Amino acid sequence: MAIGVFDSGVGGLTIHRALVERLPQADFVYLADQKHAPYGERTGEDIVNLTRQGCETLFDQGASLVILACNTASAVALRRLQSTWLSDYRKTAGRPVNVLGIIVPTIEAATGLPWEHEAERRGPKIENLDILGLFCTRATANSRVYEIEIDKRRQDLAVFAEACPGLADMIEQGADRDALKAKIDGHVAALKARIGRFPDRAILGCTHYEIVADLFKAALPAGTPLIHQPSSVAAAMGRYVERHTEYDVGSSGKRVFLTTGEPKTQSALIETFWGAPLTFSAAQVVA
Ligand code: DGN
Repeated sequence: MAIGVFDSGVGGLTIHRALVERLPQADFVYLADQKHAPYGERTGEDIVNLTRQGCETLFDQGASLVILACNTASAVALRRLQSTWLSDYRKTAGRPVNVLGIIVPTIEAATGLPWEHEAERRGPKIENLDILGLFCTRATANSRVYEIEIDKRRQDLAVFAEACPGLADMIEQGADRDALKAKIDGHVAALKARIGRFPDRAILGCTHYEIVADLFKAALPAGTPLIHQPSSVAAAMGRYVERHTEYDVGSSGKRVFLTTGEPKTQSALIETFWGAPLTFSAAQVVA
C-alpha cells in the first residue's frame, strides 16, 4: 500500500519531494497526467473527470490515500469527488481510501501565523484589512475556493487572487529567467494596481510557482511573507498520516513515478522540480 500523489504534470513534484522528506518510510506512487496538462485553462467538468481517473489509477496502483498535489484539481475537483464518486468508490474498495487536497493546509499555514495588523481595530475599509495575495491558475482563481475557505476562518482578511495564465506552461517549457521575471513582475504590478497597495503576504497557489519563488519574492516588497506550499502541505499531511493509521501507506520507502505522457522527454524538467534525475514509467490506465 502507498500514498498516491497526483498532478497534471511535474509541478506536484515540489510537494512530493517535501512529502517524501516528511514521511521517508512510506511508499509513494506519483502520477503526472501530462497527456492532459495543463489543467489551469480546462473546464471544470474536464478537471473533475481527469482527476477522478487519476485517483482511480492511483488506487489501482495500491494507494490508500491520494493527495491532489495540484491547486487546480484541489480547487475544482476535490469537493465534487468527495461528495459523489468517492463515497461510492469506498463501498467497493474493500479497504479505507481517501483523497486529500492541498488548499486547506496552505490556508492554515497562511492564516495561522500572526498578522502584522493583528491588534488593530478593523473597519470595513480595505486599508484597514490585512490583504492576502494569491497567485494561481485561472481555474483556481475562478473557483474562489481560497476566498471561501479563508472566510470560514478569518473574516478580517481580504483575499485578492491574481490569475497568471500561461505561467505554469512557461515554467514547464523552460522559459528563460528574464521572460519569467517580466511575467511575474507584471502580475505583481497588476495585483498592486487592483488593490491600491502591495499584499501583506502572499500564497504561491500553483505548485509550479515554487520553482520561481525567488522571482515572486523579488517582485514583492522586501520581507513580505510568502507561503510555501510544499513545507506547509508536508507538515499537515505528515500529521494526518500519523493520526489516521487506518490508511496503510506502506513502510518500505518505495517510490514509483508514472506519467500519462511521454516518459522519456521530461528529464531536465523533472530534475528542476525534483532536484535529482528521475525515471518515469508510462501509466496504462488514464485515457
Ligand atoms: N500546478 C498546477 C496547480 O497547482 O494548479 C497547475 C498546472 C497546470 O495545469 N497549469
